[in-house]
Amino acid sequence: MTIENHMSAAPTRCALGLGSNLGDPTANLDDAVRRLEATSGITLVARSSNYRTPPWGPVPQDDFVNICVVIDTTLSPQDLLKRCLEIENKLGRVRDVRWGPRVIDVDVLIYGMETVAEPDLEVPHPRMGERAFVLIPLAEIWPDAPLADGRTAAAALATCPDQDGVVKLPES
Ligand code: X6L
Ligand code: MG
Ligand code: MG
Repeated sequence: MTIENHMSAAPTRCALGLGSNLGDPTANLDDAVRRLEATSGITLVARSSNYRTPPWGPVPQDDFVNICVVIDTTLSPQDLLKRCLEIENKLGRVRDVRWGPRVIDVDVLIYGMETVAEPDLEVPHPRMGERAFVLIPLAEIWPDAPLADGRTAAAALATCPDQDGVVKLPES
């Protein structure tokens, strides 16, 4: 008789932030989510509503559509980042203007309770606690998401400025 050894790394619950303000933003977001779902080692747990959000940062540009997704993954933080960047490239992202318009942006916001401080990846995302375009969709699907400062997404949202400009879009 054989004894099978079912070894499988426990998946880690993560949050990703996605945004687009070029082409057909909602179609780009749908495409990116489909590609995430189709990734071996990633299971989609929840997807937020679509939100129209005013551009944040120093570059004047069109409004964004932002969402968050919660996933369970067996990928390492670096492999998850690689997959996010691969999806950005597949959708035609061109990195020209820093903080400028983009077809798609896929950011790793939270990776379990882990802290990652590497040149290309900081997790939890160090500035997400001040950004309504991240916190509103995230709190919709994971209010208890753990931020870098120890607060939850819902607690950070309670004191987050500039929420008025963020508008939930009807389901398409
Ligand atoms: C001074 C310097 C003040 C830089 C702010 C803020 C830079 C945000 C970059 C900043 C600064 C960012 C999105 C966006 C961007 C998005 C919306 C960024 C990266 N991405 N606005 N702006 N949604 N609504 O996904 O977040 S550029
Ligand atoms: Mg990014
Ligand atoms: Mg971003």
